Amino acid sequence: MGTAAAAAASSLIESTAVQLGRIRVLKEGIHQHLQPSSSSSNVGPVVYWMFRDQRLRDNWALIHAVDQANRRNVPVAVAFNLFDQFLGAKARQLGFMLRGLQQLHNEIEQTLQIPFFLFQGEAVETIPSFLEECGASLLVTDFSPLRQVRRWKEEISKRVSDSVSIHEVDAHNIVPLWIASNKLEYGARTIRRKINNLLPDYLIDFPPLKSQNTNWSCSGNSSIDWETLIADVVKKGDEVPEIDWCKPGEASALKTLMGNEKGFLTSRLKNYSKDRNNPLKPEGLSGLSPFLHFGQISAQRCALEARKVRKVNPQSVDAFLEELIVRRELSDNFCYYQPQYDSLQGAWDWARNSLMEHALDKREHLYTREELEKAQTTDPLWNASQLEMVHYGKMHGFMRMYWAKKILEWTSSPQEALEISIYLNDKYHIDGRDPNGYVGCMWSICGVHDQGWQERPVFGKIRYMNYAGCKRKFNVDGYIAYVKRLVGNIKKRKGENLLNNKAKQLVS
Ligand code: FAD
Ligand code: FO1
Repeated sequence: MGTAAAAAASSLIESTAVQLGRIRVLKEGIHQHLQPSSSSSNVGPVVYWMFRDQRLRDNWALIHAVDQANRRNVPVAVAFNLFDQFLGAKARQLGFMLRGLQQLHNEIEQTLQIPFFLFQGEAVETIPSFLEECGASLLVTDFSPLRQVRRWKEEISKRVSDSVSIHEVDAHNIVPLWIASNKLEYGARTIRRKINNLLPDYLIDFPPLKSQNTNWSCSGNSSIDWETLIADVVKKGDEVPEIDWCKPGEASALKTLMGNEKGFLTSRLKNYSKDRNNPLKPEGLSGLSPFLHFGQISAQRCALEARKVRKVNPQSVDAFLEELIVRRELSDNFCYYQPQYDSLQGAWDWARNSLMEHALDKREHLYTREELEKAQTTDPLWNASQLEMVHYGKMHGFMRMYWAKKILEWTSSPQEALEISIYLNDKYHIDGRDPNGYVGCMWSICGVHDQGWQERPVFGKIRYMNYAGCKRKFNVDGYIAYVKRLVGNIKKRKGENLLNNKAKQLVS
């Protein structure tokens, strides 16, 4: 649905809780022309299909769902669909996500008496059948630009009955994607002005989440055996084990942002502008990407809190907001308006042509995906970054660029380099399967949102990075030694856990 049509359609929505620009009407149900607080009894409940924004606090989609339910005098419920297979996710990502949802389930039912239903299988089946079962009148969804999600919503819109309305709420971006821009932006330079002009309207505080007026009386059993579910999922995906340095959930996310001891804004802000490009200092980064990816914290909350402490360290806050708002929302813009967001076809012509001109240039080394996955290259720096990702689950932002660019240098084509970098990034990164990841790989390998540089073999005009360049920027040997220690400690802890579990089994 185009922006104008969506905006016109959303004029049918009465909402004082959520800015209308944040809502798009994907489907108008026959009850859509509802007067507020209509008492007509045949209006069904509201269901929020939670997908990307997996949090109770600061969640515009949840605020809208509760607001609409109260206007209709009907109950509201949250539904989450756990896919059997989601873009190659393993124990590391699914464990993190499910443990966060377990906390959310307890809290949303205890504090707001809003039932939380978890379905397993294909959302295009489970969500329509739940709506049918409870006679829902409105489905609220949050927003993701990824093609699978958009396809699922189109299919769900076809399957639900005419009486059901569907509202999509961009709860992930501070400036809703379709408000910031209605086209593919060339780079940070072009979208930054548009976003900054709209921040006064959209970077606002959240209204308090009202509790719902009507209790859920429809069917559905919202009790979930989380322990068994998580144990099964973690076992099935144990090829990529969970991480233990980053606790999942909203409380942990808020602590990472502004907790007393090691909070980013409370005690690590000064390092941000100083150490951002120093892979030896991971504490120089906010560490928020796992929580932002799974929606366990709102980027808007991070920005509101960062602005409050700007005078403490304006450089760091401005650098952080540039990444958090401009770079992050630019990634959603790319994935939404560029259907080929993860392939060479999605690159700009200048980049694709330049890469193709050099496609047959001799590669000094050629590695298979397996050799790269096992960090078996002749470059100890690259191997260290690969091992940091495989074992720790999060590579330093600076190293991610070097890591992806060497894959371009060491594979037989840019398309193969893209496929391998996206595969490895999504398999091992806790923040993978994210628009930021597709754009990160496309920026590194095909110059998306970058400019052309001095032409050279293999890279053509794509920005080049090499070992010598890293040596000039930071202590390369120090980083290699740091990763060696890090991986050693992780393996040691894993060994100890294995022994403890064995001992427990013996005594039980
Ligand atoms: P901070 O520097 O503290 O950033 C704070 C937040 O700003 C991040 O969480 C992220 O939401 C946003 N941000 C920071 N840098 C970027 C960027 N370059 N583009 C878009 N948003 C950004 N980010 C992911 O979230 N998931 C990925 O899978 C991912 N894959 C990447 C792959 C490559 C090859 C490259 C070059 C970058 C990738 N990034 C990815 C972007 C960036 O490296 C990470 O967001 C960042 O390192 C996350 O750590 P942090 O939150 O501690 O970073
Ligand atoms: N969202 C869901 O609604 N159901 C899932 O089963 C699911 C699995 C999943 C696994 C890994 C991962 O990184 C994200 C996952 N998400 C899931 C969340 C959602 O897909 C992401 O927020 C989007 O990929 C980002 O747009």
